[in-house]
Amino acid sequence: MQINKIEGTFDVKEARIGIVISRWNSFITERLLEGAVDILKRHGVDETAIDAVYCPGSFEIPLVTAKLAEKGTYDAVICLGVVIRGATPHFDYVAGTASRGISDVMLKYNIPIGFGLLTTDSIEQAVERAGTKAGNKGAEAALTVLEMISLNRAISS
Ligand code: DLZ
Repeated sequence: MQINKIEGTFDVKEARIGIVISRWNSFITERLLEGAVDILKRHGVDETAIDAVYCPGSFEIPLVTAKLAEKGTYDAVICLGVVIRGATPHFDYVAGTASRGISDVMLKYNIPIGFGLLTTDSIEQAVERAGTKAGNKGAEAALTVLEMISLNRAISS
């Protein structure tokens, strides 16, 4: 085929990454953080180029993400939070506001954002997605931003 194929790789190295992490359900969000940082480091991102900013809960993630994005100094932001339906009477508001807010920031500031917000029915399901049998969604979010940084650079070059 003669088409020009443009795609990202995971070979990014020089990148400044902001991570927004919710303290709510911190025993799980800290595992997501470990997964994200592990992936970034193993792909050559320097630890000193990673800032982790803590916020109270997932509801606050979009505001903090916007603050980081508007600085213009980060190549990407990774959002980490856990909203558990069974333990959260207003689950739909917290999860919906956080999800919509994160995607609004991504489009407003034109910056890749890794969506590491777990929305689960139970604590068990959240644990499964934070480094046990269903992988680590923080690590997956980190891989996604690496690919998106690379893709952005490829499109811009
Ligand atoms: C209040 C609340 C509840 C009940 N559940 C969760 C949750 O499962 N996950 C989460 O990240 N945050 C939760 N919060 C806190 C809200 O996100 C927010 O921090 C507070 O409502 C204060 O604005």
